[in-house]
Amino acid sequence: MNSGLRLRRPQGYPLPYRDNSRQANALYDINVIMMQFIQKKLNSTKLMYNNMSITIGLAGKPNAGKSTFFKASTLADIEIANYPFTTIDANRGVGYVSTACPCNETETQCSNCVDEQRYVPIEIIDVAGLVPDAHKGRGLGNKFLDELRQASAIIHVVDSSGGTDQEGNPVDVGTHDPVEDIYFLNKELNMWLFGILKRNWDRISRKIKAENLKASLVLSDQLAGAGINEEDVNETLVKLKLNKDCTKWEDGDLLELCNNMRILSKPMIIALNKVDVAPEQNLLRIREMDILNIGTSAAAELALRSASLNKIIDYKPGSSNFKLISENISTSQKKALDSINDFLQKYGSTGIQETINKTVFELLDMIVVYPVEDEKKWTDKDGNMLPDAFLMKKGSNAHDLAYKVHSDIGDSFLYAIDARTRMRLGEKHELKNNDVIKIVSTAK
Ligand SMILES: Nc1nc2c(ncn2[C@@H]2O[C@H](COP(=O)(O)OP(=O)(O)OP(=O)(O)O)[C@@H](O)[C@H]2O)c(=O)[nH]1
Ligand SMILES: [Mg+2]
Repeated sequence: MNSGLRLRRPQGYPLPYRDNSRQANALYDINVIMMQFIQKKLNSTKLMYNNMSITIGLAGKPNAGKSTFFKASTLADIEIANYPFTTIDANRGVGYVSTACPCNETETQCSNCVDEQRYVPIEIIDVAGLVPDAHKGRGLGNKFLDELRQASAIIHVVDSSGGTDQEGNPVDVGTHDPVEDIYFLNKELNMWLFGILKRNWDRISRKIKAENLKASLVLSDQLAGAGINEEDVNETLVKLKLNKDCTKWEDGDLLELCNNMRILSKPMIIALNKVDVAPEQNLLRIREMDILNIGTSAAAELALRSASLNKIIDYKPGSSNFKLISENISTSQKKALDSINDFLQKYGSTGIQETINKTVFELLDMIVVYPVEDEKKWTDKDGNMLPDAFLMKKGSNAHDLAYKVHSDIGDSFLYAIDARTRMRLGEKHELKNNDVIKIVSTAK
């Protein structure tokens, strides 16, 4: 295995490895060590993988299980504890979305998937917990908000068991209402945006009016640091139909503007975490609300991935079961695994992989596309089958893919070929999920 190549372009989730041969185990160990090495690099440097185009933020109040979710999905070595503000500086790491690998349709299994599942890297950020009035500086204040700037979507980790109060202090299970937590994150995010906008609003609004400027342009300029673009602002202004004279906008208008822009720019899914200990009543109430949510047990996922890493079980993230592969386990480990097994029987999965997949494929509307150089064998020039898997926005076309592969290839694009049908595709041809595509260009 070429570790240099892997570092630049990690593909195929390393866990778990079904094959118990010594060679497979060695490969597995190297993969794990490399993922941890990558993780350490990511903690201190900016993201370096050009095909990792998505960042997802884990947010929520302290002690909800954000770091446990993060650790389970990235295998990063970070602190988890049953008290508020365990995390102070954001953790950044590589997680994966999973999808059926197209090699399933062929006689050959490619070396970039595990059990015919392809794991495509994304960046995950685990931010510090936030408490009510964080936008005014309470708790760790605006720190978490600044860290959420780059996030394309937010997984709001909620303690659905009601076993922690507003500020994340442990209380008896069922005594805190998790519905309150759902609303408060939205409010904090709105107030954060409002604060940025309000800071110079008098001056900005007078300038827009006096110089007849395009409001969406000026507002997006002001909010660029919060990750809000002109398209989001424009869509919101069209929807809200505010007074044409923006100097007349009141605080309520600005707040409404912020709420709508947040919904567009930071789509959110709720991870109903600690579902393993949550009263049924809590789950039913939240499920009645009109919000995308999934029950999760980050603790169970972390236990399963750790047991898999230690070769105690064979477990595929997202799966509804696992297989014991070691006889060398203690009674307490056996007991813990039995109770996780009961949990999986009841809920179908730990919900962690499903949450990440839903965030990317449903909330962010992404598809996975596989560029190849040989449309017959689905390989690159070195014979690697399906070497790359790119996440792209639904609606992207063949030319967009060419640019994603390399700007030179985009500039010198001629046409593309659908590797399944061998049909020629023009630059405007819209790509579908799971497409295997060859790009033909004049680039050397
Ligand atoms: N029962 C149960 N406990 C969980 C679950 N996920 C996390 N926990 C526990 O909840 C506590 C807090 O977990 P963390 O992951 O540190 O929480 P956090 O949201 O990162 O907290 P801060 O960093 O303080 O904001 C720990 O004791 C975890 O073991 C779960 O799914 N079920
Ligand atoms: Mg934490």
